[in-house]
Amino acid sequence: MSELNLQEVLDFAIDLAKKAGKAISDGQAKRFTEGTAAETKKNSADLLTEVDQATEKLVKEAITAKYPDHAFIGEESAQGSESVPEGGCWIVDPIDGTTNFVHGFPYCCISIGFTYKKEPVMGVIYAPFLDHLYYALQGHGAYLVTAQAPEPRRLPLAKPTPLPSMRQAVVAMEWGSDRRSEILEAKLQSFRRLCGDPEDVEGGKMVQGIRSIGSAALVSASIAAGSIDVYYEIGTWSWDQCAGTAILREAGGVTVGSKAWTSKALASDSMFGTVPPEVLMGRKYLSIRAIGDTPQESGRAAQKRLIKEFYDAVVEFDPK
Ligand code: 2AM
Ligand code: CA
Repeated sequence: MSELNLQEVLDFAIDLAKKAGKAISDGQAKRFTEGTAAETKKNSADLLTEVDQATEKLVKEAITAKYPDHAFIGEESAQGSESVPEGGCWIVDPIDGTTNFVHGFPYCCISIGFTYKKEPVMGVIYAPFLDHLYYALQGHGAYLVTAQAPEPRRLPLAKPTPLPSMRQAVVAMEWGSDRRSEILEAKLQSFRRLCGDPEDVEGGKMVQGIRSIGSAALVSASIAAGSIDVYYEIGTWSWDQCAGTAILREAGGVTVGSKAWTSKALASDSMFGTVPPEVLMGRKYLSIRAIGDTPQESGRAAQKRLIKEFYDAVVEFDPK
């Protein structure tokens, strides 16, 4: 595997993401014409379509033909107990944001991540209805290509600004598909503390806004772009996060895992290394955008401060 050409891996993944994007938009046009209803997985809020399955098949077959000795983890074929191998491993969500796809809300995408030596080193995210392509290769930066701006633009799109406190932050959080009361109570408490006016809500952080756009990958891409400040998620899987993590890290962002993992990482600064398998596969994620240095504080120190502040405010739970 020492001869693995990562630039070739990236070029192949970009080409594949565009082909998958065409399959996704053709699939939606057909479903809309025929008035097809979505099937459900674990409950009525967890959707699956034949387009998810056909797109994963297309992507998996292309990868297996090109890189027969690489591993493949895809949402539709995964058993949930996968681990990240040492060699090349493709971690793919054929449609991230399936609910949006079914409803015609354009925030859905194909997410193609790649790990090597157990680290996310490449990511490609393509949103076919927006025609937004995000990609990154470890050590070579993260980029955005759109129909309006076809020349690759380096991410973040603007020079990172300081982030003095959670009060200046726009936070992405989702309701998820697990709607049991225990989960909802934890989420409601987190939303309350993040939104709340501290004059009236104990521990209120009064963030500038909370957004739920329904695609983990596109939120991570927005963290990379600098247009969302913080992304907190429990319950998503490696295929929802792998590509996005690779992209946002190349744009100066940082992703940490559970509260327990993070408290150790904050003490040792290891959160600024690559995302380890226990975070990638751990189903608990907190990502923060690149933050500009100030005379008083480096951007990294600010990221650490905000991670602490955020984790003090939210209630953690274990996903099913
Ligand atoms: P999907 O569209 O591939 O299912 C919306 O909440 C985001 O979270 C989407 O990216 C969705 O991916 C993802 N997601 C997948 N499984 C989830 C789970 N069990 N709980 C919460 N979010 C999940
Ligand atoms: Ca999916």
